[in-house]
Amino acid sequence: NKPLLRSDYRPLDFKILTTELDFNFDENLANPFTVTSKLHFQRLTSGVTSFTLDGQDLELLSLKVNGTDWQDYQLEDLPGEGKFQNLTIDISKLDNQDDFVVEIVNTLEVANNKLLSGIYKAGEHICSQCESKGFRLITFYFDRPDNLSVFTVKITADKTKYPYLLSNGNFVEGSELDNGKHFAVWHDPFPKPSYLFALVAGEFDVLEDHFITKSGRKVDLKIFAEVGRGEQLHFAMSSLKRSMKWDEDRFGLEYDLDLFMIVAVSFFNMGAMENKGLNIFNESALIGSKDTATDARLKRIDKVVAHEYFHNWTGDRVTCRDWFQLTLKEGLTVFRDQEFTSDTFDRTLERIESVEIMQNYQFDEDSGPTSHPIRPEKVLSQDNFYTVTVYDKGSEVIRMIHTLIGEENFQKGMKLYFERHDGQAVTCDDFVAAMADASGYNLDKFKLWYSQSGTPNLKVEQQFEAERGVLTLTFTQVNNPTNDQKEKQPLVLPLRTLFLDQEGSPVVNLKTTSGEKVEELIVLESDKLVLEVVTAKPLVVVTNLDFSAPIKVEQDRSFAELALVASKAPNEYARYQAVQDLNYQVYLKTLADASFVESQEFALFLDVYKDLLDQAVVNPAVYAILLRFTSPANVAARFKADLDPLAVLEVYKTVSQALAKAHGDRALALFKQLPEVGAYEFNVTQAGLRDLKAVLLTLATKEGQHKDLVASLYEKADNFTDRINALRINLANNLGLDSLEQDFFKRYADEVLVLDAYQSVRATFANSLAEVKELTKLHSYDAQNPNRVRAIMTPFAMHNFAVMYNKDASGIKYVVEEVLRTDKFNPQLSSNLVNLLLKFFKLTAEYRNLILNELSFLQSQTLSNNVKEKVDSALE
Ligand code: B3K
Ligand code: ZN
Repeated sequence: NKPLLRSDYRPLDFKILTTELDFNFDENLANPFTVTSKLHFQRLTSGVTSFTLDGQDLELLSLKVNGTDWQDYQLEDLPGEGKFQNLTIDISKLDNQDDFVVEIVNTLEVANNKLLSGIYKAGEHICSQCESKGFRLITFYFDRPDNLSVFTVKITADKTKYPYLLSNGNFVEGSELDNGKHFAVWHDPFPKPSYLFALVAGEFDVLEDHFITKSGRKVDLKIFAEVGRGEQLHFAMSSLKRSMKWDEDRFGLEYDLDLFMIVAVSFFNMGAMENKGLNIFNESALIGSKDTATDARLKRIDKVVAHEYFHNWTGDRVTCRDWFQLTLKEGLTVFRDQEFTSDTFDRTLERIESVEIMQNYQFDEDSGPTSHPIRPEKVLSQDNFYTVTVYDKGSEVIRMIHTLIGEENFQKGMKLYFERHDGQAVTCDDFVAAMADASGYNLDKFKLWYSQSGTPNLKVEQQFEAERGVLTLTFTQVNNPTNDQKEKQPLVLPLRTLFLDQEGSPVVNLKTTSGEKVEELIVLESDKLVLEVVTAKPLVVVTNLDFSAPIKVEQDRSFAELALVASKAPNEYARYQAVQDLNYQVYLKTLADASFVESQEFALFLDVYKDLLDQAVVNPAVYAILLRFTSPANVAARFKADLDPLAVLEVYKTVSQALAKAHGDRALALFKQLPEVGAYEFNVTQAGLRDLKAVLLTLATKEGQHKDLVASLYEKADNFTDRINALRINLANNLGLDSLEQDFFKRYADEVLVLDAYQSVRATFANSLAEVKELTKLHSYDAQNPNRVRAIMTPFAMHNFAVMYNKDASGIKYVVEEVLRTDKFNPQLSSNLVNLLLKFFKLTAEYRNLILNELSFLQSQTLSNNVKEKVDSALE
């Protein structure tokens, strides 16, 4: 149970050139799941005469080397959680030690595998999940990403129960056998690490299509889902085809096999998995139509399909040398999916959504107990490092490189990266080297972003001297110590900056006192930068525009100046940023003094909302976001300390009421004037309008009036988004429209994913813990299924402050109970749930102590490594 260090990496002494797997599934046999694995080894370090393969929960039935039974091996159970095994094979008696074949027969645990890792049953389907260390649950292997091998896979199983037998690459052959069985053989010509292996068996609905690549090759596309859900795959298919085209157009990357398959499964720990040629998805990230998924979920499906497809090059063709390099593929692929979404829908909207993930989740992670650099130094459970830091901050780091060197150089860098490393397992340093070499831009200093954790604080000070006609701007960065790292250094910060005059119009072509042009991109390379700008009048400075660096900006500016930028800036992102700052100020000021809502400044704030309402039709999708007063959960993310969740909730209620009182009528008028949305289509304009309508109706019905509009939103809906929005408004504003829910249940009784969405709304607005627990009695609930559990627990703990932070600690204790319950069978799930408790460090002493007590209790229990690692860092 010792953590691994990044510096522990040692190259392999042997490699497995080819891997032949022969699976035999027969539930009537004493050993229902067995595999024969034939591994062709090549020695890389001469003189080494033994090697160790990883295993877990396996039973070894036989071992041969070059066709002969082999006795020179040791099978050892490792101490600690689970049954980790080391199989050490000694080849010193072998004649040719440089080149030999090992044949292993073993059984594997499938039917009772609740880890959702290795090969397991998802309902009636058999499927696999190997990243990061799941392959060792299948057979003994070098279960690490730097062993690239060519796989051939044969699967034999019952033909009626498992009509489809799938694996990576191309279908080679298959046919029927005696006693109702059949088999299929698959071959993947591209060498790959074990984590990209996949296997699926079962009965499915299939949606088929094809794509012609830019060089004219035809690729067959097949998407599989549970029988009865095939109709809900059309959206995912369109996403896939658009992704394939986009990757050719923007990155010049073409798909490389003749077949691409995606399978949806009902039990899955995360969103999806990029196995070569056979992606496996959580059904929640794949299945959905206008009638069963919200616009937001369809957008997520679009993004995840694209993300997994893009991994084919950034992940599969070039993979990671070791798991510490995870951001090499994840940060880069998130960057690529964000660019895809920006090019497909709306760039500002996508930017705002990505920034919200950073500000609402990543910043907390980076200042809390589990803070780590995007390339971690120390890991106990690799599962715990699939984080917003590795993924989303990782993408921000790639984005900064893109900002510094520009699109053209970035594409040259990508080209060089593939020229150098196609078919290899490489490091983050290799990626940065390709970018630096291709662009000629020195990224040596920049690389600190890979090893330093924590969010830099940028202080922006400005001083205007009218008589000199000079505005002095001082940028200072402060990097505070984090839980994992005490010493910090200044980072390279690319700061996109905008200057406005006092009316909010842009001021361009500014010069410094030494006559240089003031660049739109200011790069801060040390802890301080002073800029003297020539100007006759004071200027409004908006910096870190588009979140050009993933940092916190502290800029002392007046309420009036923020209001000016929020209503007048000629840039939607700048407005968004100002609205967020303004909302935060309103929280702070109302917390400090409840009569703030009667002040002149608050009136100014109400005016901003009026302006936003008046402009909302220009870009409904973006204005719907601007018009939402920051939720308690999101404002909590901005607090460093002394956060009192219930006090914050009170402010939220007070201000929302005040907004409704001031602007309810205006919202109603706008609601009525909005253009007809028309028959459902999935596009930004329509989705934006639907979202804006919901925001306006929430404002207009806050006091219980105009209920009929909510009812008619539901009744006239030709889509799921409007329906669930109506249910949400009904609950949020206590409108008592019970008949809507009755209809909803009749309509959707069999749609588990729809019911998950409903459970989430209920968990958010439940008035007591009993009401939350009651949700587990719904017919669709399954206490072992991660989607069902998370649909309740995440919104409850993150958004229902009143129940979660009840002073009797009952809410917190419920999360702890669920952690312990799920940790017995699925540590990845329980470890997810622990995150819901990790914000204690910023809460008031009372809550902090409540949670720390509960974490100490957890620590006294038998825990998985996944949970233990987090609890230990919290209590350190
Ligand atoms: N690479 C997978 C994540 C695997 C998580 C393993 N616990 C999905 C993705 O990032 O595309
Ligand atoms: Zn990924």
